[in-house]
Amino acid sequence: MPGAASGAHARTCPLCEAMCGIEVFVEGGRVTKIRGNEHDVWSKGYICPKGTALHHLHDDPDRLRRPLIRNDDGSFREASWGEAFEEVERRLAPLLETPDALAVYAGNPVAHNFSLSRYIGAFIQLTGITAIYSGGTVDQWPRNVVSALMYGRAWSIPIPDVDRTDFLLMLGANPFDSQGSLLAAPYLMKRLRGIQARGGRFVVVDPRRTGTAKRADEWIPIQPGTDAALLLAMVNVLFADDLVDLGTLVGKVRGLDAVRELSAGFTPEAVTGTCRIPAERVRQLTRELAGSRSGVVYGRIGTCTQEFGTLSSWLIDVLNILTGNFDEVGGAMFSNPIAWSMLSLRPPEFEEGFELGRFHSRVRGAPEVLGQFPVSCLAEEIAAPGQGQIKGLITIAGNPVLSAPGGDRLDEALAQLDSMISVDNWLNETTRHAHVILPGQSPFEQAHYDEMIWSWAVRSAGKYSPALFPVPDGTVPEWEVLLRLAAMVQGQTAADVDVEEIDDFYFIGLVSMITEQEGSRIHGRDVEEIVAEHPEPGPERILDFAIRTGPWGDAYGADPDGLTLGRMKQRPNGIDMGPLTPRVDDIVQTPSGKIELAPDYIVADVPRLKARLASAHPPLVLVSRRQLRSNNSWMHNVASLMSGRPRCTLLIHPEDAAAAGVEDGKLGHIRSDAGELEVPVEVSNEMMPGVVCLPHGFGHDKQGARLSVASRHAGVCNNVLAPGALVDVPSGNAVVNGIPVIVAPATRA
Ligand SMILES: Nc1nc2c(c(=O)[nH]1)N[C@H]1C(S)=C(S)[C@@H](COP(=O)(O)OP(=O)(O)OC[C@H]3O[C@@H](n4cnc5c(=O)[nH]c(N)nc54)[C@H](O)[C@@H]3O)O[C@H]1N2
Ligand SMILES: Nc1nc2c(c(=O)[nH]1)N[C@H]1C(S)=C(S)[C@@H](COP(=O)(O)OP(=O)(O)OC[C@H]3O[C@@H](n4cnc5c(=O)[nH]c(N)nc54)[C@H](O)[C@@H]3O)O[C@H]1N2
Ligand code: SF4
Ligand SMILES: [Mo]
Repeated sequence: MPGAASGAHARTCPLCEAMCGIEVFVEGGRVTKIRGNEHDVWSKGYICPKGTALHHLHDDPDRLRRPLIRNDDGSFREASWGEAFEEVERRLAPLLETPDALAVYAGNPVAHNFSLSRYIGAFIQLTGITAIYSGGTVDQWPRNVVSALMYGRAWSIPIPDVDRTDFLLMLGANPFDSQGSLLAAPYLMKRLRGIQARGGRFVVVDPRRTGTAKRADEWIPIQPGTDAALLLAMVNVLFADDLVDLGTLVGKVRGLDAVRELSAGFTPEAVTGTCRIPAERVRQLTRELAGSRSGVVYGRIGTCTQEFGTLSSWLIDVLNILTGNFDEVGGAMFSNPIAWSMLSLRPPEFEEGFELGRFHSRVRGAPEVLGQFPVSCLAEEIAAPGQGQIKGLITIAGNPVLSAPGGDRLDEALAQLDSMISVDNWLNETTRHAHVILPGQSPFEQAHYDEMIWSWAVRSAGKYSPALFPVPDGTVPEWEVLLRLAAMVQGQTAADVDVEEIDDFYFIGLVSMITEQEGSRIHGRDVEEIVAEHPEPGPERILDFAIRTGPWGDAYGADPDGLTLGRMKQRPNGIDMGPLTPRVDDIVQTPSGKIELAPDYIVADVPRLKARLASAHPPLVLVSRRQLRSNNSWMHNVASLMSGRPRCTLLIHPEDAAAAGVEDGKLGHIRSDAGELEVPVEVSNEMMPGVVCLPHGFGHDKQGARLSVASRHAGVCNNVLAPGALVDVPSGNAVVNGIPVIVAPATRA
C-alpha cells in the first residue's frame, strides 16, 4: 500500500476539542514521530501526550481494518464489505416491519470525526429512527436545554473569552487533564496563566484540588451537586447589593424580576451548609465577579453530570448576564466559525420554539428532551418485553457498556438483541455484542476539519488536513457506511443502495434550506447552480459549502476574494480571523426575540433545589475524573500511554480513609445503591473530605473484547456504581457525580 511522501506533514489532532496542529513525520510509509506544529495558527506548537501517540492508533494491530461478522458460537470472522452489508440486510430484515424496535446510540468520536460529524444528521434524518441515545445525556444535555430555552438554539453555547477576561470563575471543569470542553482553546492552562499575568484572577470550584485548581489563585471545594445553590446565592447577593447591571443587554432580556424573586430564599447563609462554603466567601466571590472590569463564569462536566445540571448551567449564564459580562469582550461570548456547523440549524420540528417532553419512554416514562431519552433508559428498553421493545441497535463510535450509568445492566441487555450493528474501530466491551462491526478509518486515513468544535472556539479560525494514508482497497468510507445503513433501514437491499443518489438528495436539501433562509449569504440563489459546483459526493462538499456560505466565504461569487475549501487547502497551518466579537443579535431566536432569563421549564425545577437545602448530604459521595493520557474509554489500548503506575484508583481524603479503615495502595471495596467494586485505594488530600473519586472509562476485563493492551490495565468501571434512574430532572442527563457510596476494606487480599 503506498503511503504518504516521506517528510513532515501538517495535520490536526482529531481527539479532543483543543484541535492541536501536529507535525507528522513519515518515513518509508510509516509514521516515525509526531510533534506539535509551531506554525499552526491556532495551537502554535502545543500538543499533549495523546497527540504524540496518534500513530499508535493507526498502527494498533487490534484496530479493525475489515468488517467483522459474529459467528453462531459468538466468535468473529473477518468479512468483505460486500458480505458485511449482506449480513446487515439479513439482520435488519425482521425489524423493517416494526421501526420502533430499532434504536441508535451515537458516541463521543462522532463529534470529532470528519465523516461522522457531517453525516450523523443525515443518518438520523434519513432513517427516521426516533429512539436516539447518545453520550450527550452523560455529558452536556443540560447545556443544550439551557441554550434552547434561553436563546432559542440548542447548540449556541456561550464560552468564556479566556484570552481577554480579568476574572474567571470555573466550576466543575479540569482543563489541566481534559484540555477544555465546550471551550476550544489549545494550551488552555497557558491562557489561564495569562489571566494572572495581566493582573487578573481565576478561581476553581471543585470537590477535588485538581491540576487546574492547584494552579488557580484559589480553590473553593464544594459539596458535589450543589453548584446551583451556590450560584443562586450569588444571584441573590447581586440583587441584595444592587450590583445587577445588564450593560448592553438592556431591552434584550426578559424575566429579570422572576429571577430576583426566585433567588429570594437563597441567601449565602441559606446555602452555606449545603455547599459547604462559608457565606462570607459567597458574598466576596459575587462582589469580585461584579467588580471585575471583565469577568466570566464557566462550568462543565461537574456542573452538568450532576443532580442539578440544568439549574447550574442556567445560573452560570444568568450570572454572566446580570453582571454585564454577556456578549462582551472578556465575558461569555458566542463563537463565529469560518465554517458553520450543521448543529446551528434549528431542526424543523422546533421551528416554532422548543417544546420538551413531547413523548415518554416506554418503561420508565422518562420524557424525551431535545429528541433523546436518558442513555440509562436503553438497558431497560431492550430488556423489558412488550410492544415497543428495542430489538435492534446501531451503535456509532460509542462504548456505552463503559460510558453509560448502569453499564453492567446494559452489557446484559445488549446480549439479548436480535440485531446489533456497530460502526466502530475496535472490538471492545460494547461492540463484542454486535452481529456486524463496520470499521471506520484511522486518524491518518481520513481528511480532517472539525465540524462542531469550532462553534465553541475562542477565536474564529479553521483548518483542513487531507488524508495521510490511503485506506485498504475496497474500504467503504465512514460517511458512506452511514448512508448505506440509512438506506437499508429504509428497506433497500444492500445491492440496491445508490450512495451517490442519496448523498445528492441530502446535499441538495441542505443547499435548498440555506438558500431559503432569510439572512443567509445565498438567500434566494439558484440551488442547481450551487449544487453544480460540487459534483463529488462526500463530506468535503459539505465542508466547502459551510465555508463558502460562512461569514468569510465567497458566497458563490458574491465575494470573489472570500474563502473556499480550495483556499483553505492552500493554508495547511490554518486561517485565523481573530478574536470573538459580540453577536447576540444574530444568535437569539426565541419566539419573543429576547433572551429568556427565566424559562418556565427551567424555573419549575427550583423547588427541587429548595428541598435540597433542607436535606443533609450523605457522608460519602463519588465523583469522576479524567486523565491526560486517556480519552474516555477508548485509548487504553495504546501501550505508551499506559506506562507508569496504575491509574484506576479510588482517591480518598486521609480522614475518610481512616474512618473507612482503608489504606493507600491496598484494595478497597466501594458500594452504592447500584453496584459494588473492588479497587486500589489512593489516599490523597487532593480530595475534600466526604468525596471520593474514580476515573471513568475503565473496566476492560470483559470476555470477548479484543484489546490486548487495555485488558492488561483493566481497572474497574465506575458506572457500575451510577444508578441509572438518577438524572438531572429537566434534561434527563445522567448524574455520575455526587453518588452516595460506602467505602470499606476489600475482602480480597
Ligand atoms: N462515570 C462517568 N461516565 C461518563 C463520563 C464521566 O465523566 N463519568 N463522561 C461522559 C462523557 S462526557 C462522554 S462524552 C461519554 C463518552 O461515551 P462514549 O462515546 O460512549 O464512549 P467513548 O469511550 O468515547 O467510546 C468511543 C467509541 O468510539 C470508537 N471510536 C474511536 N474512534 C473512532 C472513529 O474514528 N470511528 C468510529 N466509528 N469509532 C471510533 C471507540 O472504539 C469506542 O468504541 O462518557 C460519559 N460517561
Ligand atoms: N485527557 C482527556 N481529555 C478529555 C477527555 C478524557 O476522557 N480524557 N474527555 C473529553 C470529554 S468527552 C469531555 S466532555 C471533556 C470534559 O472536560 P471537563 O469538564 O474539564 O472534565 P473533567 O476533567 O471530568 O472535569 C470535571 C471536574 O468536575 C469536578 N466535579 C465533579 N462533581 C462536581 C460538582 O458537583 N460540582 C463541581 N463544581 N465540580 C464537580 C470533578 O472533580 C472534575 O475535576 O473532556 C474531554 N477531554
Ligand atoms: S490536547 Fe492532545 S488530544 Fe487534544 S487535540 Fe491537542 S494533542 Fe490532541
Ligand atoms: Mo464528553
